[in-house]
Amino acid sequence: ANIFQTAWTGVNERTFVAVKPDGVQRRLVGLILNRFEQKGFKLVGLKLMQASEGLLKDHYIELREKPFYEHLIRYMSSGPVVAMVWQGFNVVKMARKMLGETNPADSLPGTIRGDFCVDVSRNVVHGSDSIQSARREILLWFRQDELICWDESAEPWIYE
Ligand code: IDP
Repeated sequence: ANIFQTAWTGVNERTFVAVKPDGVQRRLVGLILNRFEQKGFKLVGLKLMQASEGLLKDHYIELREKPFYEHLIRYMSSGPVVAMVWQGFNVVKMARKMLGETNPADSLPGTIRGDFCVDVSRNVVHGSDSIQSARREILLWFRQDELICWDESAEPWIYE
């Protein structure tokens, strides 16, 4: 099956999550992967990459008028990021909840940003904010053959 044949709804909903350069530098990759694994989401794409300025400008196109935009592009290209795609029921909304608020100062303990960072411009992780952005971002960051459809042995224990 390929991503164009798969409906991105129900248990096949997908979201794009990325550990930002500060998260990679601070050795938080394993912890962040672990939270999504423990929750019961399925990993379908994963890579370490140095994002190009072009890719990041596309990714953050909606923020191009913001005063922090140039700063954001520089931050995001300051080192490698870990790009990932997670799949599961309600994963877009749930990933945002697990991340916490954009500003770590507003993020509750127990969320990734609430637990691991303090500064909005060093907020460790990205997650798509809607199903449409998830689709756009996954297509932007991953080639079709980099997304793996696999049978998860634990699935009957995660979904009734
Ligand atoms: P999100 O990442 O929670 O979806 P957005 O508003 O889309 O939040 O902003 C994208 C990223 O831009 C944030 O995660 C953060 O890294 C950065 N950012 C947002 N607001 C500010 C700000 O006021 N100052 C500096 N950086 C910001």
